[in-house]
Amino acid sequence: MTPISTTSEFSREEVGLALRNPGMHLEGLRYEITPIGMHYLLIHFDIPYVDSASYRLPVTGRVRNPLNLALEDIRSRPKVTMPVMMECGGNGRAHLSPRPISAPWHDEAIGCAEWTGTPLRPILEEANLLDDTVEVLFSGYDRGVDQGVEHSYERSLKMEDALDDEIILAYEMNGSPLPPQHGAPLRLIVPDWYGMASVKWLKGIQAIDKPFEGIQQTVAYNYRQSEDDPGTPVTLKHPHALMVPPGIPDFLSRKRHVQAGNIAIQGRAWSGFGPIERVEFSPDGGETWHDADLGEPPGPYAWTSWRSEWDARPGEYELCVRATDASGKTQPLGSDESWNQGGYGVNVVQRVPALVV
Ligand SMILES: Nc1nc2c(c(=O)[nH]1)N[C@H]1C(S)=C(S)[C@@H](COP(=O)(O)O)O[C@H]1N2
Ligand SMILES: [Mo]
Repeated sequence: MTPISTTSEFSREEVGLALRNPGMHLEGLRYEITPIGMHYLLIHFDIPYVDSASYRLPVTGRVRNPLNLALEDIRSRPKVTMPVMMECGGNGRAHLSPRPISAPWHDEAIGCAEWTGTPLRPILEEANLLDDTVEVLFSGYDRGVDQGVEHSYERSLKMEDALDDEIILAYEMNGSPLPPQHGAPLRLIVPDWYGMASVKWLKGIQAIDKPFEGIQQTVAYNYRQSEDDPGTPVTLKHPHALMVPPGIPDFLSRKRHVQAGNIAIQGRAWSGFGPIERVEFSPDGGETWHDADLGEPPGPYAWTSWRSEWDARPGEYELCVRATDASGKTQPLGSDESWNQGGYGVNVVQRVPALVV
């Protein structure tokens, strides 16, 4: 089970995980489409080496018509390009106290790339799933050991979820072939869900007649309050807004130094539960809130830009932002109500200390 740290210091292992799994620089929120090298990465094990020339994707299991697709077969199928905001299920974990030991994300496990690929549903229809199929299992080429168990990175979707029209098998990111670290040559993209569902380095797709019980499905990525709580699965992204930290940073603390005057605060917001309806900015740690102006998202699964004016007078401030989505869900002010054993789905409001001079 997830080990928990009761000290505020990060262990050598957590720092190692953070170096292998970089986040997006928050100033990158200025870009509607995140440049490839700025998009966060989450790689549980090693990046597998997969040769795209000899690559085949088997679609097997409870199907009448097994498939074995070359990359060219997949590329010649109907093509879709869409911006998808992606966020790691563990984003915000380091705000929790005590802290689950895993990738120690604060706010930066985010990015919104433009993914090109082919819809999954017609491929499953062509494979012709048998009536006893309950889930579709997606396996990656990467293998490792977690919680003492050796396994491949694998995740399933319930059949009805796997048939959602927006799910694609992606072979391009921002118009270039997928880079190795983002899942080359082929990955799944499940819009609206936290990132763990979007299996990289796809080795195979299998229709199965029993719920998948692999470790990344039943042990990791569940909201549980204690070790013996079976929990509920992590699925859709919670509403979340972030700002581009204004002014200039102090090198070590990252505290912002801002020139007094009327300044624009901007950022992006998203939710897997529906469109963003409201974003509010607070200059005073959440005492007072001001409605921000919202932009048009570049697609239904992308993020929404927002902007607020702030008349910054000299002094010490704590800048906050919070989003509310069309389902009425919003963000908590403190991290206590987000606490769960694995540190998933934490969407506590961002707090940016600033000194106005
Ligand atoms: N095969 C495989 N797929 C994977 C992972 C992985 O480690 N192996 N990590 C998952 C998690 S937890 C996240 S958040 C996203 C990250 O995608 P990115 O690195 O392209 O941003 O990929 C998901 N797909
Ligand atoms: Mo993740």
